[in-house]
Amino acid sequence: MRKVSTILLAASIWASLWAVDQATAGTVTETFVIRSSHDDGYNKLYNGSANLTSSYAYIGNGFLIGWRFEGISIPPGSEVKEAVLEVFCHNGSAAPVTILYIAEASDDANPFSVASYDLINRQKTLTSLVDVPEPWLKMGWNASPDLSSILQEIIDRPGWRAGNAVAFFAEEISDAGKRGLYMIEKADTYAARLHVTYTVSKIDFDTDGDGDADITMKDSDGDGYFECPVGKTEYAGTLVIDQPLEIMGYPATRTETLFKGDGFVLKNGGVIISDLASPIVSSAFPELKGNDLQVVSRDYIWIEYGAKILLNGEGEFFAGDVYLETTRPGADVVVKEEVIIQGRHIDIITYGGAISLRRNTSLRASSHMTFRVELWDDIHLNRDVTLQASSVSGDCYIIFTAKDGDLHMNRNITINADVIDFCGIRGNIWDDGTVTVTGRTECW
Ligand SMILES: [Ca+2]
Ligand SMILES: [Ca+2]
Ligand SMILES: [Ca+2]
Repeated sequence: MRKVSTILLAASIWASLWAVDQATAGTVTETFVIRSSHDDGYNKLYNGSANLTSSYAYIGNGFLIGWRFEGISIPPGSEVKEAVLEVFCHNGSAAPVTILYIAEASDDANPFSVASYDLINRQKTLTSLVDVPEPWLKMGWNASPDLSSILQEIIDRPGWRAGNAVAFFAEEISDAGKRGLYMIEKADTYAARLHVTYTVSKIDFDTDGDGDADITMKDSDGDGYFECPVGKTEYAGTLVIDQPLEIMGYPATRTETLFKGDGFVLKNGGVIISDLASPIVSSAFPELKGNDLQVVSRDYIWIEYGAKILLNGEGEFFAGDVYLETTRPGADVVVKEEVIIQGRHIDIITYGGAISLRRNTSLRASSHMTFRVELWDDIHLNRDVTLQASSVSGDCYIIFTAKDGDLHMNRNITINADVIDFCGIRGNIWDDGTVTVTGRTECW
């Protein structure tokens, strides 16, 4: 049984100020019904003959009954809490029976066919359940035991997708008796139904620290990355991310995810990828163009402690743009401690705040990279910082601008692009002699 992880917050002052995210689970209950004639029926076990059109069938009598439910909207990665099959009994309700419940081991069960042995020959789940029920309600609904372990085996298949179909089977295995059930042919209202309760993995962000979630993200495609909302998300306070997220696109369009608030922190396991990098989405929509991430914060942006922004497309192609901007005069952008940022464009902009890249920080772009400090303050590159802009198609630029400030480069700074433009630095350029610059430089 999978457990929904809970994030234990470090007992730091920051955690108490920004008591933040807790991965929890949203519970969903749904009922699925048989919709068409070929979605219920039976095979006779002794000769394989199929019947999909009878208005009734037997548990017992040498029948293997099948029920196929379409449009099971359970996302991959969900935990099935309960799954109950309900059937309508019309006779033999007290007959002694021993019922084996099992399901089809497939990602998306096909409709039943009238071919002999179709139900019998379908591959079955490893998980099954045997029930010896009490007498049933005659001319009434009767529930199976909880079949969640059987359904979970299907949901856990790597190829399972929300919306696929599931087929359950029941067989009487004691030869003791038979109970009669209606099929959909009797009437839609008598057709079997499947009640399912499941939980979807999700994460809540309490940006203003009042204990209530302000932003909720789900991992509905089950790839382990919680999905960022498309478009602009505004919040009060600070958004602290220490979980894997993905920014989502639509087929054949370019989309933006914009987070706008007072502070933005990406840290300690916080990773933001483009869904283009998700095997699920990129294989389903090969025409996707790329998704951009924009962060506009009033007070600060901190990307730190192993955090990553990887807006790759398929393979190494950087498909999405990264835009980081602080808006309050004096608000800094700090990128430090084992951070990797990869995108097509990377733009970092402040208004009178420092841009500071420190300690094993690596930025790679496949078009341009700009660092722009408006008003006043400096740009700092300090200790093992690598900036690289390269592409097979056209020149790539790295552009530094400090309208009234300096550029400081200290302790093993590596800069690599077709053109590195320092012309926007109005103050001094400080270089401790360990800077490696590859490419054409301008104004330095
Ligand atoms: Ca039928
Ligand atoms: Ca809140
Ligand atoms: Ca996901």
